[in-house]
Amino acid sequence: MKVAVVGATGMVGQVMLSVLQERNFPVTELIPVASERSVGNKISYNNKEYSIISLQDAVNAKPDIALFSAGGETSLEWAPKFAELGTTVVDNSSAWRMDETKKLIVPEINASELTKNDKIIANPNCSTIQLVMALAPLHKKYKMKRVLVSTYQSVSGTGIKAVQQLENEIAGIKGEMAYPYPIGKNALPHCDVFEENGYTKEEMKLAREPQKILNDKTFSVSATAVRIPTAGGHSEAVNVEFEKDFNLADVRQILSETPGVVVQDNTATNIYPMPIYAHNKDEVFVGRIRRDETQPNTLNMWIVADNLRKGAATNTVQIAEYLVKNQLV
Ligand code: A2P
Ligand code: 11C
Repeated sequence: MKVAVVGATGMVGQVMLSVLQERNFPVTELIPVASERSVGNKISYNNKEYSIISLQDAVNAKPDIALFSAGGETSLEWAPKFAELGTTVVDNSSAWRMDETKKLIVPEINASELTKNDKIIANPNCSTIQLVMALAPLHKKYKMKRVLVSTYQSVSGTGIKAVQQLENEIAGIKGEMAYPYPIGKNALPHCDVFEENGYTKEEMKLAREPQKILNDKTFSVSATAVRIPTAGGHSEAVNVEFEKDFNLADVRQILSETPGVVVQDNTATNIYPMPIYAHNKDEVFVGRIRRDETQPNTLNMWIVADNLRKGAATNTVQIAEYLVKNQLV
């Protein structure tokens, strides 16, 4: 496969390159792409050096697959140009996620929707992916009515400037601010920009994307998204009300049998998921599984995943793997 990585110098793009190598994705030709600022710079892939090229040169090279993580505007403008010439784009930005003509895919849940005609495929938001990975198998059995989620999100989700801000604050260095306030020793109830309804964009992604992925509008998700001074992954406190009652042992069993999900749940030995251990892992970790004792058929749990891996790069590469395996490219 001729594979372009658009945004190859970025935080997610770099992880995409690592994941492609680790998983031995069948790359016959790698095409690293970034902004004009980076054209000509070298990156290394599988011990070989590659020169970064421009978007237009990459379109002309007609890759089989282009993995995009270069921001929504770049995707809106350039994904169709690749698609028109036959390249299948898997896009990690928010540009196409809610477009009715595009599919929003978490491979373990809905990759079977994909066909050869899908030339631009959307990768969900990081906080959505880890949420639906745990919810999907439970929804199948108990049918969700309402989900309440509070997130504890890593600064790496904002980008390199935010990681730098946190590092500077820890080192006591004054530097550029990615957030309107300090992030060290703080919690900002503010991920992405505010919308007119008083929610942030991140919160609205959590409300809308799960319905599309699960192809079901009969349940609702209400979210509060919070940025905290961690770097390795996003955490989520999740309360789910189901239509049917459940048995806690069955819930644990279902989650532990779900591909891509790992249950870490033993309060007697202080076992629960944490971002420092989820960092650099591809799985979604679930713990603190317990009944909400205040109302019927309701479950509480804690979900953690590396937002740059399963939340972004790994999920994108898994979509590409599905396309290759099923001869859809
Ligand atoms: P560059 O390094 O040349 O700026 P991050 O998400 O970490 O901010 O990274 C964004 C990625 O998207 C980088 O690889 C960046 O390249 C790339 N990028 C940003 N703007 C453009 C653009 N207009 N065209 C192509 N690539 C872009
Ligand atoms: C965050 N979820 O942690 C964001 C980062 O829609 O792809 C990814 C933004 C997106 O702030």
